[in-house]
Order: sequence, then C-alpha cells, then structure tokens
Amino acid sequence: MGFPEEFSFHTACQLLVPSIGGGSAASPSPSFFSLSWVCGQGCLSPEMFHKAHQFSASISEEAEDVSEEAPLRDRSHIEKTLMLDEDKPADDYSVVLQRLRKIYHSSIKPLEQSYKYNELRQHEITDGEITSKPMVLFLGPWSVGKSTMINYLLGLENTRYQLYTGAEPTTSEFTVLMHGPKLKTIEGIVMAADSARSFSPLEKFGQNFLEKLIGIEVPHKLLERVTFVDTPGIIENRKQQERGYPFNDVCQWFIDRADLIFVVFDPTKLDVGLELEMLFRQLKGRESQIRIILNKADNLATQMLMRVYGALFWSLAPLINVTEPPRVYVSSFWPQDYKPDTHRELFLKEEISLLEDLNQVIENRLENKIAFIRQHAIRVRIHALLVDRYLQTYKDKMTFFSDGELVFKDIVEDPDKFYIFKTILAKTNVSKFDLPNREAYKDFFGINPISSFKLLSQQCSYMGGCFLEKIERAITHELPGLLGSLGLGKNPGALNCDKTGCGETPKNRYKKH
Ligand SMILES: Nc1nc2c(ncn2[C@@H]2O[C@H](COP(=O)(O)OP(=O)(O)OP(=O)(O)O)[C@@H](O)[C@H]2O)c(=O)[nH]1
Ligand SMILES: [Mg+2]
Repeated sequence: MGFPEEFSFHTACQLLVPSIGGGSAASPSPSFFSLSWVCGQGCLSPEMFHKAHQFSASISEEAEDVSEEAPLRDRSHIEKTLMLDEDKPADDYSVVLQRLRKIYHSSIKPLEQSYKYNELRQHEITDGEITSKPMVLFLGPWSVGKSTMINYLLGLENTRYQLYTGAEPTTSEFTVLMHGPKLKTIEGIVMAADSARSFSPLEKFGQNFLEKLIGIEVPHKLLERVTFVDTPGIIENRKQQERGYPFNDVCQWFIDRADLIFVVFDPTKLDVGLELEMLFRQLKGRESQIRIILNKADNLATQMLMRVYGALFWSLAPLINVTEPPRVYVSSFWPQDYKPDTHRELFLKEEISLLEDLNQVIENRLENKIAFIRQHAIRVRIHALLVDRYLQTYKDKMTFFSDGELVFKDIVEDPDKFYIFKTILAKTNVSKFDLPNREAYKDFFGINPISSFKLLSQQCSYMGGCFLEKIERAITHELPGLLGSLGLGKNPGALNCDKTGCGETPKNRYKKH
C-alpha cells in the first residue's frame, strides 16, 4: 500500500516535519491524529485533510484486517538466533556474581557509606541489582507496537500470558516480565517490598506509582536470561506528570539500569514533541544501549519506507548528540506474515540483527555487570577524594578565631578559589571528564555538614586496611581480574592478577553492528 497520489514527497515530508507545539486531535484515528498534530490544521487544505483522514483510517483498517486473516509467520529464526531450542540449562553465574557482591561489600560500600555517596547521586546498589538479569527496556510513543513486540519475541500471542495491545493508548503500567516456574502476576507493592528483587528501590516513587507497577512471571526460556520491561507509551498532548506519579523520574530509573533500550517508532508517528524530546534528554549518556526501531514497516511500500527512514533520522538528529549514528532497525515485530509487496528479506534480516544484538547483551551480561560496578566504584572514589579535599581545605583555613560555618560556606560557594577540583585533577589520576558537577556539592553540603565526615587518612584500620586503598585495589586489580577470568571457563578463582593483566580497562559494553 502506498500514499495516495496527492501525497507527494513534499507533502509526506511536511507530514513528517518534527514540530513542537500543539495541533488538533480532531480525529479518532491514531495515525491521523499524529499526522494532523505534526502539521497543525494550517498546512492541509480541507480536501487534503479529509483524504489524509481516509488514508490513515485505511492504514488502521488494513492493519486490523491483516491481524484477523493473514497467516502467521514462521518463528524458527527467533528460536535459532536466541538459541532457545538448545536443551542447555541457563548458565550458572552464581560464583562470579557472589565474588562481585563480595568485592562490592568489602571494598566499595564502606567508602560509599562513609561519604554518603547515595545522597549525591541517588544511586544505591542493592544485592538484587548485582545479581539481576540484563534488563531490556521498551520505550516510545503510544501504540507504536511495544507490547506487541514483546508478545511476538516471547511467542505469547493468543496465550493467557499475552500483554494487552490495541490501536489506542493501552499499556498504563510499567510491566516487568521475568522468569518464573509458572504464570504469576506480582503487584508493584510486593515487588518493591522484596529486597531480593532489583526493584525494591522503586518504592521511593510513592504508592501511586507502585499501583502502576506490575510484574509478570512467565515460564519462558528467554526470560531465564533477560528481563523485559514494557512501559506506557508517551502521549504528547498530556503532561506525563498528570499520570499521578513522577513518570519521567521512573523512566530515568529504568533507563539508568537497562542493558538495552529499544526506542520504538511507528512510520505514521514520527513527530517529535516536547515529551519525546524530554525522553531523549533522559537517554543522554546511555547512547550505546539505545537501539531505534522503525516498527510496522510492513505498512509501507519500499519507496515510501525509504522516505520515512530518512525522515526518522532527520527528526532524531537534533535529539541524539553523538558522533556515531544510532542503529535503526526497520522491520515489523508482530506475528502476522509480511505483506507480498513489502521488503520481506530486509525485514527478516533486520529482525535477525536485532535478535543478535539481544543475544550479545545476554552473553556479555557478566562483563557488563562488572563494568557497571567498576564505573560505580570510580565515581565513589572521586566523590570521596573531593569530600576529603573540602574537609582538608576547611581544616587548613580554620584558625582559633574563625567562624567554622562562614569558612565552610566560603569554600562551598567558590571551590575554585581554594583549588579543590584542580588539586584533585593534579594530584590524583582522575579524568576531568569524570568530575561531578560543582553545583551538586552545594546541595550535598547543604544537608550534610562537613563535621560529619572524617579525612580519608583517618579511615584505616589495622586489620582491614584503608578504605581508599581498598576501593583503588578493586578498580585496578580485583574487578579487572574478575573480568579477565571470565574468558577462562568463567572461573574467577582460576586466575590471579599477574596472569590476567589486571590493570586493563574493561571492554566496550556493547559491540556495535
Ligand atoms: N501493521 C502492523 N501493526 C502492528 C505491528 N505491531 C503492532 N501493530 C499494531 O499496532 C497497535 C498498537 O500496538 P501495541 O503493542 O498496543 O502498542 P504499544 O506501543 O504497546 O502502545 P501503548 O501501550 O499504548 O504505548 C496494535 O493494534 C497492533 O496490532 C506491526 O508490526 N505491523
Ligand atoms: Mg503497550
């Protein structure tokens, strides 16, 4: 199916222009809703307006027809690429994870607690987070096919496990799909109360949010290796905060922890509004985890698809400020067979590439986890060095007659006058790109008086050694050593640092295709 003749390339581009601001939601058809929203009523004549409406309605109708009549696709490539048909039990990583937990508790956590790192970054690492499976997050506008894609990947359609899908905004809960021996739903409050699960920190977003969090345990082989998180679609003409809980903060929590983030788009909804812009701002720093999906590509003929692909890149370019373009998968992730006049070979190849990407995350699970803990340790160390520097400067400036509060206020207001950050850069091997924001320390010391901290040099014990030395040993030796040992039969005890080159930096988190 193509656009009607009147929809020239020019018009199509106009329809796809990223625009910020309101338009009319006059039509009940979702695809038309977004087209008219993008253009505003001004750019379509009444005749065109009517045609666009008919066109978009026909897309929806056809999509519905297909779902009723068309035969289902062969799914053997999913089983094959994800190696689900192999009768092999899921790898047992418990030894490595236990070792990782031990390093965290003995070498990182003491410094983290002593310098109240959690109050700076609000990132506490729970045991559940260390042992959790890789998390795959699905984000994007409403009705782009996120829930359908999860149903498809897990083969849940027409089973009682399937996620609810529909042409209107459907998913209203953050839905966590995880492995379990039998189908079971778990209420958000229960998930948050269970500290063995990695979701207990979500409690801080309030009871209203916990009502909107749901866990589903499904006995599926893929879920033995990953956890999927389905999210409510972004609705542009409604403020996300109207949902009754801090939607953006919750998204950020999941974004910070996800190992793979699928941002899904629909060819008829490429408009970028304020809410989607906000989402991309939240995704900053997680670019290597992001994969863009141009879903429902089976709705368009090849030529139109090329145009839409171009328009997608054009819309997203201002939002993703990285040198490397993101990987965009063009396909249709649902079980209906491809339409005859569409590019089925391309869709199948793209789908297989995406599955390989997913597999890569599963295989790199331990490497990623170790790299994540090491990155956390680096941040904690920098924080400790900075607090120590503030404290040392304070002690140096204090005389018998000084007013302690005034002296410290002076330091916090203008740390550069006292060379706080510069000294850290000059005297320690900290990269200037890793230094936290100076402003954050104003807030930090606003709630944590300097008198509540001890100097690093005083945080040593005869038996346990010094906190700083321990975290440094973890960053340069223990964690890289654990990483190095993975290649050798995943037996961390088999090696010591000398053999693995413990000083090496961890590998890139993800292989790019
Ligand atoms: N043609 C076509 N339609 C699809 C495809 N995937 C999903 N759909 C349809 O798109 C509609 C929306 O799908 P959902 O899975 O509910 O979308 P969602 O992104 O989860 O929506 P929200 O939960 O509202 O955010 C449904 O009617 C699906 O049948 C696809 O690949 N091709
Ligand atoms: Mg959904």
